[in-house]
Amino acid sequence: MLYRKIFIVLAAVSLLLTACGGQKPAETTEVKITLTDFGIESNVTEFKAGVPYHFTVTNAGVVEHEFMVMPPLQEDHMGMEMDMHELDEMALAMVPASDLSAGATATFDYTFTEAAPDGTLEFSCHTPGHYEAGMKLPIVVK
Ligand SMILES: [Cu+2]
Repeated sequence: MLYRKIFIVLAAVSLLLTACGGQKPAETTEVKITLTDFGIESNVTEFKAGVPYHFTVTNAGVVEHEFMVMPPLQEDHMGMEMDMHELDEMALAMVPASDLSAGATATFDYTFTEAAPDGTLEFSCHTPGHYEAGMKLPIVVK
């Protein structure tokens, strides 16, 4: 009889734990990004380190774009001095242009691992000429 009581209590506790655990996926924050000719819009520009984000990137323009999360380029890094390979290595996350043709939508998940103060990180498109045309959006990570 006592054994049975303990079992019921344990069952109730495990049910409670399951209920709490079940809310985990809802903590992922949706980030909606729109690429235009030539700009970047996002519903979130202030992020928190350690929080999982689900990014949905839509190319609303008529030309191909790419999407990168990386530090702002310095003046002397602009233009042809850095090739695409170097840029890719600087990126924390990216969606290649091949996945973002006009009208396309791409998704990815990313969790920032450390804080990034104002001016150290941005969303950008580095298809030649696009960055200079305004395809950058500063972000911060707290
Ligand atoms: Cu672009």
